[in-house]
Amino acid sequence: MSTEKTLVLVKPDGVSRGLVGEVISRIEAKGYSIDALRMLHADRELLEQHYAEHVGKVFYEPLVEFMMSGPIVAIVASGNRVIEGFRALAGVTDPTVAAPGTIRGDLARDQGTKVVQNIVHGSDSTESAAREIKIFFPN
Ligand code: DAT
Ligand code: MG
Repeated sequence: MSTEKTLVLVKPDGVSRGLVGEVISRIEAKGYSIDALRMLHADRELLEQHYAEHVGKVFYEPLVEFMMSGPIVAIVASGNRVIEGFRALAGVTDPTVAAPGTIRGDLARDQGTKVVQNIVHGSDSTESAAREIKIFFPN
C-alpha cells in the first residue's frame, strides 16, 4: 500500500505574513512527512489549471489575482489519510468561522476582500491530490 499524498499551498497571505514555518510545523507536529517543497510565483496559466473546478464562479478571477499577488510555497505532504488530516488542520474555508486550533481559525480572518484569504490550500480527494501535485511538481 503506497502512502497517501496531498498538495498543500501556503498562499500569498501566508507567505507575506511569515507563516510558512508555522504551517510546516503544524504538518510535521501532526506526524506527516514533508516530501517536497518549492517556493514560486505562480502565473495565470498554472493557476487556471489548479483552480479549473472554480471557473465561472464569482470569486474565480479575484482568486486567481490573489494567488498571483506574491510568492507561494507548494508542499507535498504524506502519511495515512493525510488528505483528510490536512483539511482538518486547515479548518473550513471561511476563516471567520474556522475552529480555533486550526490554521485558518487561528491565523486568518475576513479582510473584506472579494476572495477569502485563508492562508492555505489542501487537496480535497485522492484524484485532486494526484492532479494538483503534477501541476506543481511536474518532475
Ligand atoms: P477550500 O480552499 O476550502 O478547498 P474551495 O476549493 O471551495 O475552498 O475554494 C477555493 C478558494 O476560493 C478558497 O480557499 C477561498 C476562495 N473561496 C471559496 N469560496 C468562496 C466564496 N464563497 N467567496 C469568496 N471566496 C471564496
Ligand atoms: Mg478546494
